[in-house]
Amino acid sequence: MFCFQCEQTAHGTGCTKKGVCGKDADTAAVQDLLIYATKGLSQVAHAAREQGITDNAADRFVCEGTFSTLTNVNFDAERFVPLVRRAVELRDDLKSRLNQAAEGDAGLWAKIKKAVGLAEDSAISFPEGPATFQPAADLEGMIRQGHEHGIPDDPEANEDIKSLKETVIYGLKGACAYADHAAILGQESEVFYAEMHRLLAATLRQDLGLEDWVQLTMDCGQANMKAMELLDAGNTGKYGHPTPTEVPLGAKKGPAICVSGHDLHDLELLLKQTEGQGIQIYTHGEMLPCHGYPELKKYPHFYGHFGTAWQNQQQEFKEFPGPILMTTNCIQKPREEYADRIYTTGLVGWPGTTHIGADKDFTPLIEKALEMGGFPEDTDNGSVMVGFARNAVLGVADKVVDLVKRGKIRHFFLVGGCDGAKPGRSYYEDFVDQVPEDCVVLTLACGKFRFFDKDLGSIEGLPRLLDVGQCNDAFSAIQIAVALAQAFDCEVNELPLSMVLSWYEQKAVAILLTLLSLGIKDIRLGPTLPAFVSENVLNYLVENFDIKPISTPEEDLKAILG
Ligand code: SF4
Ligand code: SF3
Repeated sequence: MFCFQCEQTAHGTGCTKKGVCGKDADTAAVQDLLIYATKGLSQVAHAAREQGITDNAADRFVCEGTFSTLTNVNFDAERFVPLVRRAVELRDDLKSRLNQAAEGDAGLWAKIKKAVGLAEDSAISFPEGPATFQPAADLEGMIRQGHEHGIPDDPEANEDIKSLKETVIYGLKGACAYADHAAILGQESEVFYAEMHRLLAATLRQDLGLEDWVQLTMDCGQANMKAMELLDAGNTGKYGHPTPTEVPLGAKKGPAICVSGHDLHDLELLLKQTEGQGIQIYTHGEMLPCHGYPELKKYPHFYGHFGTAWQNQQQEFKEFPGPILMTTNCIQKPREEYADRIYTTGLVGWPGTTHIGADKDFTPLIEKALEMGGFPEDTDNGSVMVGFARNAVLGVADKVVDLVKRGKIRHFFLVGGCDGAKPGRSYYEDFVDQVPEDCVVLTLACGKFRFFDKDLGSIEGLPRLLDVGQCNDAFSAIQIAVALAQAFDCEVNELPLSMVLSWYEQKAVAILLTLLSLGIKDIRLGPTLPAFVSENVLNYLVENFDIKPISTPEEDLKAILG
């Protein structure tokens, strides 16, 4: 196996025997095969789209398939077998529709061949490779095929093009994850799907130069912007705009269920199914901001928050006296102490773990919660505030602008992104500790758990620590920056705002590409830089976007605040 898609990749270069995340070589191989098959599907879907032939099932599938291969989503090799088959089935269905449309029409065939990268006079209709490959009959065969179709290790290939190609693939994984979340809430876009297929199909092309790949990388950022906009519309359309909300960190006596991941729809279904049963629902990790949504917090048994970020789950989950539901990333290998009470749903998987299927019948969790009895008594562990998404922050925009103009607020810091296990990540906590008292910290995603329960006080009633939401809410943070720039009549880059970001998985790659595609400069990124970014690509980013690795909180604060 070879995988270097996330920040914790072995030795900062690549996992080769087993993933640091726990992904074994067999699962890595079938994931690679799924990406290979999905590229073939997108190659055909892109050609079909140019002829006006679309297939919503194929669009949705590409989102789900790529999301399944995101870091810490699905470690169960068996689950990838039907996915590979489905990719090929959808591909062949689109092919036969194209065949029908182009029957006897040489002109149309010429266009189709061009779209899939063939010469007009080619004797074949679709190129060899993922557009024509046939999957093996079983998992073992697919693992063998997967080993042949991982990240191409071609010493002749241009390092920088290889780097940008992988960047596009990882950015697309993140964008597809957001598009999948959005589609679950009824928000889809032809514009996004067309870009998704075009970009994925482009990763098979050999005729593109460095400049083309730089452009495709920016296009990927823009596609992700669209996906995040759809998701924002889905979340706020269905559950209302988050409002500032106090969330208890303690416990309420009685049966309890803990929900982790990012999926609001799963949480809503669980809240409905547990109504009136005496069970309290707790969030974990990235589900914390759900407490701010009016249509979720209306449930009286949606109680509080348990634990911190994903990398602490093996310690934390064993202390939780009830079942745990993983709705999306990040799952870690369940420890023996809680392996019989962790459940997966949606695209998440761990071998041997009970999976709640598409019917979303959470009865096994409810029965488990009642059987276990939950917390023996009420405990008070303080609280945190959530719900400072774009609507809440922009609702007090006049006040914010006034505070800046009067010199009460000197600077805003967006300290956000993923958390992870590396010791270097303590930078983010230290940074927030050292932010001067006349500065405000906006945060989002699971990196906030390094400092989410700190009392930073307020500036004339405006809290100094504002939780914008999940990584899924990066659109909201961008909208806040854009609106502030309008209020100050300047560019976003001219605002007294600095972004100090942490990355781990591919949603963060997608968000970073979006920020770059919007022309945002001077981002500080850590704790380490992506292994898949070549030296020349990094130099390009530094020269054109002033992107820099984090150094120490002291030095970075000094550089930013002058
Ligand atoms: Fe390694 Fe990350 Fe890939 Fe897991 S996802 S195998 S940790 S690079
Ligand atoms: Fe975290 Fe996995 Fe990225 Fe949603 S939960 S931000 S790492």
